[in-house]
Amino acid sequence: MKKDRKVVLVGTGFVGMSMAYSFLTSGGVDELVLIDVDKEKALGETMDLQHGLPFARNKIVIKTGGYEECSDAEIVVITAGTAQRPGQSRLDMTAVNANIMKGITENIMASGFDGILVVASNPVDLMTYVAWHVSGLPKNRVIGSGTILDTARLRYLMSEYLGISTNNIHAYIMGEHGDSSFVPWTHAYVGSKCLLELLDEKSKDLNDLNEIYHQVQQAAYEIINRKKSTYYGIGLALNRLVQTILNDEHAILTVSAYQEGEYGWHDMFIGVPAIIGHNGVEEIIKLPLNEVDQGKFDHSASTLKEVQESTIK
Ligand code: 6V0
Repeated sequence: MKKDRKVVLVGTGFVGMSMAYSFLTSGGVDELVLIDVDKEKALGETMDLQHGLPFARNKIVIKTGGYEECSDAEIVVITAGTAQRPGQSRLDMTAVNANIMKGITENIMASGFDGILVVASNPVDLMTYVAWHVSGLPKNRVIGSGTILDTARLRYLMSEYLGISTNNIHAYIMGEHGDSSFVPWTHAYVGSKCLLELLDEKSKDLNDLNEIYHQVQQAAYEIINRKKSTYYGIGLALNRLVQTILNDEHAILTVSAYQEGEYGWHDMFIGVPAIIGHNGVEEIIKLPLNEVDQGKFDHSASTLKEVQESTIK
C-alpha cells in the first residue's frame, strides 16, 4: 500500500540535497527517505536536515534507509551518479552513469516499488531510458527532469530582457538536456501575446533572444567552471516536478518523456512539453513545429539515439 506524499531520494549529493532542503521550506512532502551508496553521508545529511525541522513549513519524517523504503513510496527521485567535470559534456558521462542507474533501478524495483520514478542524473534523457527499460514500469511513470532547468534559465533571462515576470513568459526549451537543445520561438508567448509580434512592436531583435538561448546552453559550463557543479536551480526544478505529481496539478513542464512518434521519434526519452499529474506524464503536448525547428528536434533526437544505441543498448 503506497503512502501518500512519501518521497525517496537516491543520491544525497549536491543536487539531491538541494531538492531535499527545498522540501523543508516549500512543505508538501510528509516523509523523505535518503539513500546513498555512501551511508555515512546519507546519515549526516539526514541529521543536518532533521535539525532544520523546527523551521520547516510542515512536519516531515526524515530518515536514512535502505531500498526496502521504496516499496510504499509515491515517488523515488534518482540524483545519484558522477557529476559533470569541467570540460566534460553530459554525454561523456553515459557509460559510467548508465551502470550506476541500472544497479539502482534494480534495487528500487526489487522492493516492490509501484510509484513514479523521477530521474535527474546526467545525461538525463539517456539515464531515464535506462531506468524505464530496467524497471519495466509503464512509460508515463518514468520521468526525466529533461529541459525543465534549461527552460527555467531561459524564462529568467527573457524576463530580465523584456522586463516582464517569469510567470508570464511561456517559452520552452526542447530536445536533449544538453548541447543540442533548441527553442521553438514561434511557440513562445508573453502573456497571451506571440513573442515574435511583441519583439516587432518593441523594435527588439530576435538575435538578442538567440544570444539569450546561447547563454542558457552555456550556463552549466559557466557555473561548473566557477563552482564545480550546479544544484540550486535543478533542486528547485525537481521540487516543482515532485509537487506537480503529488498535487495532481496537470501543469505543463518540459520533461524527458518516452516518445511514441509525437515528434517523429520512437523508443527514446527527450525533452518535450508535457502535462504532469498524479499518473506522471498525463499527455505529451504536440507542438506543430515548423520545418527549421523539426530539423533541430531531429538533430537533437538523433544525437541521443546514436549514443543510446552505441553505449547503453
Ligand atoms: P554529487 O554531489 O557527486 O552526488 C552524487 C551522489 O550520488 C553522491 O552522494 C554519491 O555517493 C551518490 N552515488 C553514486 N553512486 C551511487 C549508487 N550506486 N547508489 C547510490 N548513490 C550513489 O553530484 P551532484 O549531486 O552534483 O550531481 C548528481 C547528478 O545530477 C549528476 O549526474 C549531475 O550531472 C546531474 N545533474 C543533473 C541536472 C539536470 O538538470 N538534470 C543538473 C545538474 C546536475
